[in-house]
Parts: sequence; structure tokens; C-alpha cells
Amino acid sequence: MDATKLERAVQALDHAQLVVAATGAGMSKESGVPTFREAQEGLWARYNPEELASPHGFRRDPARVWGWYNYRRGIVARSSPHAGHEALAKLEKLVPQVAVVTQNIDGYHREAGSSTVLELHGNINRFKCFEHDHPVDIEIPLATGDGPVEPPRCPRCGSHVRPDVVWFGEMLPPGVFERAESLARSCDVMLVVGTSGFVYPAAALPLAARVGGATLIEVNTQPSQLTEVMDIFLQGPAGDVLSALVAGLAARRSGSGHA
Ligand code: BJW
Repeated sequence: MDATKLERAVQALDHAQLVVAATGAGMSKESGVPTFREAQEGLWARYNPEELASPHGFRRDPARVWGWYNYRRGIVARSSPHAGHEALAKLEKLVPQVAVVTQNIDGYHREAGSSTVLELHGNINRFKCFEHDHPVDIEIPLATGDGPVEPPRCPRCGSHVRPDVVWFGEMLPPGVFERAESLARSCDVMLVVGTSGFVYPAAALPLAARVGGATLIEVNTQPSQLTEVMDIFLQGPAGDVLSALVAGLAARRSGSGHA
């Protein structure tokens, strides 16, 4: 980790009234949850993401898509938030306002204690029916394997149950993106963590923050589609970098030195 860049990032946080953390799949990587593109490994490698994470893919083969989500839900259940999620929650004690806008569906930010979390792409532990979006609140056992699994049926209308996540070609939950965009426009610092920046409209949030005059800080193990619009690129795993950033800010506030 580059100490000079880290110090610049700590300085930007030190002056911020509102910080928005925009997180993607790389955020949960150190928890043991594969990133979205990596989740197509093994048995799932021969399917493309548009096929598995899309309404037409589900319509064509519900058991295949439900099986893939069951497999991933098992991973999420067996894993837990890491030091990076906790660092973002701690940041709330050091900055007047912090909001997390996440593309992740694992629920780890709330679990780690962040109080304002906008889930752009839904949550893997919530369910609805495919035909009518009826909320489905039934006990759904975790997968034991990672192959196709026939989805349960909606108790109200009998159509297939699906995860309450946002697939390609679907609208984001009403009002959520609008709130995220408004936070992005008015924040002083945006931390862009662990996203490839391929998927819209989430990838447009850093651009909204830039227009609003925010300092953009990216945390990623490698450059992304968004790196060239960043002010500071901190290369490294989210857990290490976010922990160092928040520790650096706390040290600065207590007068005990810099990061
Ligand atoms: C680490 C790390 C470590 C690894 N530490 N970092 C404008 C232009 C072009 C296309 C569109 C557009 N607007 C809309 C579209 C179409 C489409 C789209 O974006 N397509 C693109 C492929 C081009 N968007 C949509 O359809 C969206 N809906 C929409 O716009 O509605 C309006 C509309 C409706 C109808 C017609 C037209 C418009 C919906 C998008 C929903 C995306 N859903 C998914 C699935 C969610 C459920 C699930 O998880 O299964 O969301 S797709 C998938 O991608 C998932 C993720 O949230 C999302 C983003 O992925 P992310 O988080 O960036 O992960 P990765 O794997 O790509 O990258 C990981 C990163 O981490 C890498 O950079 C690593 O280096 C890094 N990393 N280890 C830090 N330890």
C-alpha cells in the first residue's frame, strides 16, 4: 500500500461531512464470497452471467438458476463480514454522515453495523415470486450441493420462487437508485470499493459524485473501468486498505500521528 496516497486519502476523509462508500463484490472477497465473475467457476463456468442472472435465464431453466443462487446463499451463510466491513461501520464515529451504497446482496454491511445501507441489487436472503413479485416468507433450506434445484412455489399464486435480487434488464428497487444518486451528488468523499465498474446504473455513481465535486478514492486489488476518473487509487484488498484508512483517520483525530 502506498503510504503517501493513503495519507492523502486520510486527509480527504478528515475534512468530509458526508462520505459515501460504493461497494461491489470485491468488498466481500476476503469474507470468502467469490466475486460476481468468479462465481461462475466450477460447475457454473459454462454459463454466462447474463444467462444465470436474468429473467429470461430463469424462465428457460428455473432449476439451474435457483441451484446457482442456492449454492451462493450457502457460501454467504457460512461466511461473515470482515475487518473492512467493520472499518466502514467504525467510520460513522469519525465522520458526521456515512452512507453505504452496495451492489452486494450478502447483507454483510448491516451485519457489521453500518446504519445507512442502500442495497442496489437486492438481497440473496429475501425471496419473491417470479410472476407477480409477491414477497415470499417461507423457510427455504440451504443447498447441500451445487447442482440444479427445483425452486419452491409461491404460496399465493403458485409461480416459482426466485431470490429478491436485481437481474440484468430489470429495474432497481423503486427510489433506491435515486437516493443513492442524491447522496453521490452531495458527498465530499466517495470510497469506491471492489467493483469492476462494468454494471450500470451503479457504475454511474462515481461520475455523479465527481460532478458534485467529491474526492474519489478507489480501493481495489487491480485497476477497474473506473480507475481513470479517480483522484486516488489505493491498490490492495478491501479489508487491509479500509482498516488502514480508518485507523489513520482515528490516529489523526487523537493527535497520535498519521497513517
Ligand atoms: C477486490 C478484491 C478485494 C477482487 N478487495 N477489490 C448503460 C450502459 C450500458 C448498459 C447498461 C446501461 N444501463 C443499463 C444497462 C444494462 C445493464 C448493464 O449494466 N449491463 C452491463 C453488462 C453493460 N444494467 C441493467 O440491466 C440494470 N438495470 C437497469 O439498468 O434497469 C433499467 C433498464 C431496464 C430495462 C432495460 C434497460 C434499462 C440492472 C443491473 C443488475 C445487475 N445485477 C447483478 C446480479 C445481482 C444478483 C447477483 O449477485 O447474482 O449484480 S449482475 C452483477 O454485477 C451483480 C453485481 O452486483 C454487479 C457488479 O459486479 P461487481 O460488484 O463490480 O463485481 P465484479 O465481479 O465484476 O468485480 C469485482 C471487483 O472486485 C474487481 O474489480 C476485482 O478486481 C475486485 N476485487 N478482490 C478489493 N479483496
